[in-house]
Amino acid sequence: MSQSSGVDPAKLAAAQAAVALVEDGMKLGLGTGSTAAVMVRELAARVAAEGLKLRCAATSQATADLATSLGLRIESLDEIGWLDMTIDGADEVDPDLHLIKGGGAAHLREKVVAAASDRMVVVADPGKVVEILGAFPLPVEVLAFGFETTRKLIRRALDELELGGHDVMQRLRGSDPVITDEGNLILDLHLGCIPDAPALARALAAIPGVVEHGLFLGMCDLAIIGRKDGSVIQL
Ligand code: ABF
Repeated sequence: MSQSSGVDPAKLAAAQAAVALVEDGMKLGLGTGSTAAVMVRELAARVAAEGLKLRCAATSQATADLATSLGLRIESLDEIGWLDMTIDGADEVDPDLHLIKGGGAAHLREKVVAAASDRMVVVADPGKVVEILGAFPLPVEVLAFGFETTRKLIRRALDELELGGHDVMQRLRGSDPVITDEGNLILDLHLGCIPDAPALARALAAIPGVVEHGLFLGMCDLAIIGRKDGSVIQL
């Protein structure tokens, strides 16, 4: 394991524990975000130290660029076909291992990669563990075409689920709209609490301009929660 100075010890602990699960010859999905980036660095260090042969698919251009710069072999998901394991971050993890993801505006590709994996492992710090999803604004990737119409349809769906009256905000970077790797836009749903995540997921998926939402339900097999003392708990 590398001695990573200046890295959040909780993220490092989770990342190192996940990287320890990697076996020679594995086909891996590499997640996006700051915790996933720590994991990619730890993975690259282990590959260099042990000469592991891996095939990796990235969940974002940012992760692909980082992994390549560290000497990891990145291929497209279709070149690899199916993955043994995906290691990714999350914005929230509930007791059923349901997730909110998308804080990094990458949840569309992250969900495709996770769905093409035998196992999804989440790495996170303790702040991501919640009793009920929703305090983190739910990201929704939306087509630019008919964007405001889609926003209206989302608000209507929220009203019907008695989740209405909350902000549905376009994600900006400064004054510019955030544009995803797929060229779409992001709306963040400031719901506070999501009592029935499956119902919300179904309602959002039914709206034509919604490309993908950040509810990952029943997809995570293991959550590794790092702690600042360097220990981890597994959920
Ligand atoms: C990505 O990383 C996103 O889906 C998720 O929202 C984010 C978590 O970022 P971080 O690890 O920086 O908190 O997987």
